[in-house]
Amino acid sequence: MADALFDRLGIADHPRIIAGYDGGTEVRDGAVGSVNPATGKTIAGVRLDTADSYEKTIARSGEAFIRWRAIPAPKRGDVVREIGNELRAHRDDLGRLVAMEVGKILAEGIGEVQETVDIADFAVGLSRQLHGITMPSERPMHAMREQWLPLGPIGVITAFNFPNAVWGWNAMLGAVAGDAIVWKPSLLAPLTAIATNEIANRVAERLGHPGVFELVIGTDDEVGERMIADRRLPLISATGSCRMGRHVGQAVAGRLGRTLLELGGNNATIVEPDADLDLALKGVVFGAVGTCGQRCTSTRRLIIHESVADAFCEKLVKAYETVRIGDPVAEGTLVGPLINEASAQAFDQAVAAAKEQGGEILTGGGRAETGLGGAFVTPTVVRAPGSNDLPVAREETFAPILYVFTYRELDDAIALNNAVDQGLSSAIFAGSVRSAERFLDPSGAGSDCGLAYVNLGTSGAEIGGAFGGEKDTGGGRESGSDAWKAYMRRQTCTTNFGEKFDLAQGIRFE
Ligand code: UN1
Repeated sequence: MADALFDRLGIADHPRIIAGYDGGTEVRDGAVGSVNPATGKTIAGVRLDTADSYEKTIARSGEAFIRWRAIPAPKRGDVVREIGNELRAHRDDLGRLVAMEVGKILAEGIGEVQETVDIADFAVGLSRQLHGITMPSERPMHAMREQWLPLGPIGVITAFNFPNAVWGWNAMLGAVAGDAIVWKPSLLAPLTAIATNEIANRVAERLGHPGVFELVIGTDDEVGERMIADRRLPLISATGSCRMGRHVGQAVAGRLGRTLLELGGNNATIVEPDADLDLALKGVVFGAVGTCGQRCTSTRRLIIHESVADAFCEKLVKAYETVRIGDPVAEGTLVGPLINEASAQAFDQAVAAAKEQGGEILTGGGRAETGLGGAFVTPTVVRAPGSNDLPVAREETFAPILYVFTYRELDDAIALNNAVDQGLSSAIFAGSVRSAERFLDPSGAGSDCGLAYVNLGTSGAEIGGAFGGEKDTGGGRESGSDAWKAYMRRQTCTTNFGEKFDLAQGIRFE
């Protein structure tokens, strides 16, 4: 099946791919296996970059940047439009590859590629709207304006869980901004990266722009460290764990480069007593169970009013028990495997810690038997003790575990929402405008997260808004709104079109 898929995606004879490879995900002789997490079987091998090939790629990207930035932005938009169309044509195949390689269900794999198509469309429009502003000068016959210029070749480091869309957010905006893109994908999802980059590159090359989309695949030591230290990459956009982001942030800051960090989340949903509880149930289940709890936006904590907690938990458990766990590409499956055994062990440990800390397992808590060979777990709900003291819930475990807390006053619920190190996504289900608006309080006293939803779950952002979070989530913003500014440099331009030499601030120097 993989052969036909590779064929349709145009990567059947790709020089990086080793068909019939028998190794696993450990690096061996300069190659790594891409393993299907549902079956534990290797799909294909992938050749890794070396110091030497890394050097060549960065040099190529630097040259491509010089040519690319000279192309007017709307013409760059034309290229991105074609890339978006090509991705659209391959959406279902690429979505299937995502599902095969990282174990998300087919609908979510396809949805992820749709997200890239959407951001490509957005970027095309943006290519005519990279607006600067003008401002009045304090001096006569002077003009001031701001303009946005291409930044350079930029480094994009992505995680396994969104192996296509997170590149899309960065690459489509970066490309219309005039940057060349150097992508380092997760070693757990190299095939999706090869296929995605190949599609972009094929189009760009056909239209006369080779080198705008480059790929470097390798270990953190061999490739990652080189990238973050590389002064030729003025921006490193990185998605992954808080630990990784702290390291990347420090390394890039050490050379006074820029970072755009999209790191861990520990996202909560508050449920008010007057909420539409059916709606809340849907939002919580999709948020907590979708993508097997492996989104940075996954719902990890439910903060529910004590008056509705018991009844809601009962419904939640019922819903969890009907969720079909199994082959991610089979019709009707809602939960696939975790990415690997290490991830399942982190799940086991979190469940054990939760029990030890007085949490009550309402459902799940163990491995799921599917007979498929991958690391499948049962989506889990843990009710915190009445004191709400459950330290394990402060950590982000990339697995489907939902911790349930109760509250009496909304202020306490908001305080609980904010009482974690991460600040990515947050949600409230509420019937009253008062509660909803307190959650969004423009004074800053509400949710402290980068994303705040009302009557929606914590995951599933549209591309039109800026995406990212505060605190240990890293502060970066990607995707929509004005996130494009991260990929450009700002220049403040002042022109004297008169004949006098006037100094600002009224300074006389004669
Ligand atoms: C991620 O998990 O890194 O909002 C990104 C969402 C998706 C993106 C998630 N649109 O859940």
